[in-house]
Formats: sequence, C-alpha cells, structure tokens
Amino acid sequence: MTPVIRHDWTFEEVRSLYDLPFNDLVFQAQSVHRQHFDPNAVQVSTLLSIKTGACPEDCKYCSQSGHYNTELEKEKLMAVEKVLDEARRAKENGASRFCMGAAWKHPSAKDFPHVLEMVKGVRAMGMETCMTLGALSVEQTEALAEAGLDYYNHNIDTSRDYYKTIISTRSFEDRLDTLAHVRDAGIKVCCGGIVGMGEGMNDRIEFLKELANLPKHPESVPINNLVKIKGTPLEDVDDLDEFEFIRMIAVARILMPESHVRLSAGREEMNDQMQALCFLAGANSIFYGEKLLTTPNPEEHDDMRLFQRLGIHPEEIELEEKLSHELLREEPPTFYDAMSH
Ligand code: SAM
Ligand code: DTB
Ligand code: SF4
Repeated sequence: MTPVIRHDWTFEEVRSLYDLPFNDLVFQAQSVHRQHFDPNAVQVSTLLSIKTGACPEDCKYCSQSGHYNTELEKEKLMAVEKVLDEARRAKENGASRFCMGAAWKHPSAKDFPHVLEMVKGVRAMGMETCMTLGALSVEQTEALAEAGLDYYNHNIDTSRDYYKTIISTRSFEDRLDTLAHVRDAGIKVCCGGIVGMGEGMNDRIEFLKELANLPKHPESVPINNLVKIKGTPLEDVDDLDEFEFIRMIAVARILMPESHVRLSAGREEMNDQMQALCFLAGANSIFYGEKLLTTPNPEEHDDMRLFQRLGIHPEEIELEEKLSHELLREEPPTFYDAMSH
C-alpha cells in the first residue's frame, strides 16, 4: 500500500493530481482532509509587523523592499511592551497563535535579544508563537528554540526556476539552509509561497513538489494569493484564475496530509463562497485580524460571521497551553467570546 506521508513525489504525479477534473480533485482532497483533521476546525493566527519596510532584499512582490517606491511608512523594531500589548489584543479577539514578521535579510546582533524577549512574553500569555525574520544562523535558531518559539515562517515562495526571476538578492538554496536550521533546532516549520506572480502552471506544480519533498513536511503551509502592491514590478500582473488557486490548496492537502494548509494573503479579495471552497479543498488555517503585515485582511466580524455561516469553529490550542490556563484556574477565551466585546 502507498504510505500516507511521502517525500518522493514526481513532477508527473503532482501534475496528474493538479489536472484532475475539479470535482474529483476537491473530493479527493476533502477525503484526505477528513482522515487527518476535524473538517470543521480552522486554526486562527494573528500577524503583526514588528519591523516594517526598508528591507535590503528585492522580492518583486513585496511592499517592504527598499528597492521599490511603494509609499509605505517605515518603522524600526517595535518596543517589546508594544508587541506584547498587540499580542494581548489578538488573544482577546480569539487568536491562538501570534506571528511576528520583520523586514530583514537576517536579524542583527543588536535587535536579536529584543526578539527573544518578545517570544518569551507572548508564550507566557498562553499563545503559540511564530516569527519570520529572514535568514537565521544555527546559533540564532537555537536561541529562538530555547526562548520557546513554536513556529518559524520561511517561504520558498515558488519553483526553484521562477525564484530567480522574483528575487535576486538571495537564492532558493539559502532558504533551504535556514529551513534546515529551524527543523534541526526542533522548531515547527511554516513554509509555503505565493501564486499569481505570473508563474506558469509547471512552476506551481514544482513549488508544491518541492514543499512535499522536503525532509519533513512543514507543519504549516501558507498559500498566499499575490496582493498586488503599487510601485512593485508585479503591480500589474494578471490575476490567477480562482479555480487554479483552489486546485493549489487541494493538491497541497493531498501531498501533505498532516500539515495545516493556510489560506493566507489574498482573502480580502475573495468572497465567502471562494473561501468556503478553499476550506472544502482542505485549507484549515487563516490569518485573522484586519491587517496582514502591511495590507488589509478581512474585518474580524466578517470572519466570525463566515465561520458561523459555515459551522466552522476555531481549532483548540495545544494541550500545554490549556494546562497553563488550568493552573491559573482561568478559562481560555474562545473565538466567540470575542463577539460580545
Ligand atoms: N522578511 C521575511 C522573509 O521574507 O522571509 C519575512 C516577511 S515576508 C513579508 C513573508 C512572506 O509573505 C513572503 O515570503 C511572501 O510569501 C509573503 N508575501 C509578502 N508580500 C506578499 C504579497 N504582496 N502578497 C502575497 N504574499 C506576500
Ligand atoms: C506568509 O506566508 N504570509 C504572511 C506571513 N507568511 C508572514 C505575510 C503575508 C503578507 C502579505 C502582504 C503584506 O501584508 O505586506
Ligand atoms: Fe524583505 Fe521579506 Fe519583503 Fe523580501 S518578502 S522584501 S525579505 S520583507
């Protein structure tokens, strides 16, 4: 029998999934999904940009690259207390994970101790922590693990081949190196990419194949639909067909059955029906809160309403965090508690 978790997918195999009739593909993805997850639970993360803009990298999709004039307001590293205030707010609103992003090539020796304090502070609130700070050395990765970081986000973004046309200031291999450090330090990996950047179907298939053939499947796989940013080289790129996007979610679900697949950037432009189809195709995580890093995300009450209409509930946080609440004899807030705020 074919093992459930595979790391040896061929291009042809992935392509034949991608090419299935839409109903067959979504049915297969939903069947796989049900074997591994509660089909009505969606994990909820909130994002915060802790250092914004003036990034030395030249990612052609990004509002924060210093190479393009995107009229973004730049901000240096936020104070730890301010970050913790935002995390508290996210928790009150029902998020179970707090993701902090910085526009760096890599964290500097000066900034790094503050970042460690942020991890410790957010964890102490009983939330899962996630960071995305660019490339990491082995030492930095180990220090983050020690501070209690749960997830590190580091995307491969697209196929190896197309990567070169999107980013010139670092390589696909550099990304794989940091991912290896993160995995080796025992931090969970969040790794995915962006579609709708003018890539071809073969690039999308190669991208999913690369993710599925990593030594271990990333625990979290964000699939972002490009948010077009004025001033970047991709500002006028053609939209990706919506069914192609749903196919990406479905194939990711089939290739990586135990991973959370995140319906990530781009939800602001999607209607409820499109998002419902993404959940049906196996997406089971979202970013929640009115802002992603620099661009808008759906309003919180719209997401709550969508969850209620679909009978979806937010996924429970891990046992370890629940235990800490029990020790404090307090009830962890639920997503729907936030509705009465
Ligand atoms: N600077 C760090 C890095 O690149 O690793 C972390 C932050 S970066 C903004 C995180 C990810 O967000 C990128 O890898 C990319 O996949 C996604 N992203 C950035 N800008 C986007 C956009 N305009 N539309 C969709 N996704 C985007
Ligand atoms: C990921 O894959 N998507 C998030 C997160 N990882 C850090 C970021 C999306 C950013 C969308 C554009 C913006 O808001 O600047
Ligand atoms: Fe910098 Fe990350 Fe944006 Fe690239 S994606 S320009 S590394 S913030």
